[in-house]
Order: sequence, then C-alpha cells, then structure tokens
Amino acid sequence: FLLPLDIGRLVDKIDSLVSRVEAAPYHILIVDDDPEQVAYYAFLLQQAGMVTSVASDPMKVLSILIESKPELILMDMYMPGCSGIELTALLRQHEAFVGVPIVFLSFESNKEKQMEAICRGGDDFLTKPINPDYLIQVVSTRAERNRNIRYFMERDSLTGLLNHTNLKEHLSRELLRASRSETFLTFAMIDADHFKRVNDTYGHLTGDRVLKNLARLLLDRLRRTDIIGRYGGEEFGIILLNTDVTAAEHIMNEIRENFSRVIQQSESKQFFVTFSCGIAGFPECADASTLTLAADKALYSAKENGRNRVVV
Ligand code: GH3
Ligand code: MG
Ligand code: MG
Ligand code: MG
Repeated sequence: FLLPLDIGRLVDKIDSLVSRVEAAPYHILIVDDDPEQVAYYAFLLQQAGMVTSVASDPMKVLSILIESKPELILMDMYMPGCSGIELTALLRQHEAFVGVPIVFLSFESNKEKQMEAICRGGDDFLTKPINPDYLIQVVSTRAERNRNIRYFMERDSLTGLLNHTNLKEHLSRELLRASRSETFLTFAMIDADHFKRVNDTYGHLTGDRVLKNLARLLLDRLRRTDIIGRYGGEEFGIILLNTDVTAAEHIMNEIRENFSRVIQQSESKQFFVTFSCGIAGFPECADASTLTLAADKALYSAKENGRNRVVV
C-alpha cells in the first residue's frame, strides 16, 4: 500500500535513526577525581554495552568534550580545583554543550546541595552507593533521547544530510584527527549549475526534488565514512577521509558524470542538471578556513571555466 508522502519520509527518517542507534554504543564521559570510583562505574556501564571515557581532571573536560562529543556526562560533585556544580554551570553557557545530559553521581545526600546541582544545569542527581540497574537505566535512557534529538538537530530537513553548522564542526574535528594520524583528507564543495534557471523554468518544488536526488546520489556513491553535508541552498560539502586530492578528483568526477545523466522530472518535462565542484586537501591546506577558502576558489574556477567540471 502507499503511504502519504510526508509520512513515508518520516518512516524513512525513523528507520535510518533506528539503524544508527543500534549501530553505535552510547559514549559516556565520567568526570570524577577518584580512580576507584571511576573504575567501578566505568565497569558497570561497559558491562551494559556502553563506551566510557574519563576525565579525572575537571579542567580537561572542555577539551575532551570538543574532541569526542560524549552523549552523557556522569558528574562527580567534589573534585580538587573545581566542583561539579561549577563545571556544569560553565558548560551550560557554551552553545555546543547546553543540551548534553549531565547526571550527577555523588555521596552528597543534602537535598539543598542536590537542588543547587539541578538548578545550575544538572539533569538528574543520583546518590552513591547506587543500584547498578538503576544507574544503567537512567544513563541509557537519557543518552538515547539525547542521540535522537541530536540526530534531528544536526540534519537538514530537505535532504537529511548534515547541516552547515555540523559539517563545519566535523571538518575541524577531522582535520585535527588527520593531522594527528598523518593521513590525507579532502574537502569537496559542490554547487548545482544554473539552479536559478531550474527553479524559474520548472518551479521550486521540482528544484527541491533535484536537490534531494543529488543528496541521494552522494549518499549512494560515497563511502559510509565520508561526511556529507548541505553547505547552503544548492551547495553541498563533502569531507573525504583518508583520501588525497587526486583520488578525490577521480571520485567526484565519476559522481559528476553520473549526476549529469540522471533524468530529472518535472510535471510535464524531463531535463538534466549538472554541478560544478571545487576540491582542496590536507596537508596542503592546514586548517579549516584555508581549506574551505581553497575549495571555494577551485569551485569558482570550475564555474568560470564552463561549469559541469571538477577543479583542484
Ligand atoms: P551557478 O551555475 O553560477 O551556480 O548559477 P545558479 O543559478 O545556481 O547560482 P545562484 O547562486 O545565482 O542561484 C542559486 C539558486 O539556487 C537560487 C535559489 O533560488 C536556488 N536555491 C537555493 N536553495 C534552494 C532550495 O532549497 N530549493 C530550491 N528549489 N532552490 C534553491
Ligand atoms: Mg570526588
Ligand atoms: Mg550557489
Ligand atoms: Mg549554483
């Protein structure tokens, strides 16, 4: 049977959401200065299938958060240098961490103190010693909801690809990784050719459908490890990991040719759309802004030189 269009789309989204949730274990950050406590709670969560990392120094929490984006923080109350409450209040001022679930876990039984922890940004307060099943239930339920919310917030609603903000976050993070592991990374920028004309001739709804077709093709043709985002209106950005510019040029040319042969359909007519692509790579470009600028420049030159081409 046929589902109405938007319900069908929702089902698609939920399906891909579910497969993602099943795919990766929840990543929990334990912030605690006591190594024995850390070892015990890390063991409990790992037994339940979660992945844990540890910050025994509260001052390091920010850099760990930026690098690994844990899906929940299990927060100790009293640590040398900085209390869990102060740290939580600090994180809540950061737009990137305003939503990460923070669950306090402490021996503190004073209700006033517990309330303060909640008021300053904690989502929950659990007291030690805690029933292991209860801990696991609270942590996994909150981490799951966070993952679902994050999934929708990070995505562009038309294409389901990563949105601009998230793509840029990925680019910075992957550049750090590439530089640490001394691997190649390529950034490709795509811009649909004469797209204003497509809209003017066939209407915006048809234009939207073309953009969805392009997104679908990118998802089908690129590797699962490649990171694909909608950079802006009819512009897309792709981060190709472990790929140098020569290999990336090859891949993007293949996709470009494929796309140019896709028969686009308006109500009454069939037509074709092409795209231009600019490519730049790490380590030639060392940071995100240099890389983006170089890819943008290459894209501009692809447009100048007749469109429907890939320029490095
Ligand atoms: P060029 O080959 O130089 O890139 O020409 P262009 O017409 O694609 O470039 P221009 O930047 O002048 O126009 C981009 C067009 O893309 C204008 C805008 O209406 C269209 N566009 C941007 N976002 C969307 C969208 O979400 N849906 C639709 N249907 N059109 C969009
Ligand atoms: Mg402590
Ligand atoms: Mg454009
Ligand atoms: Mg364009």
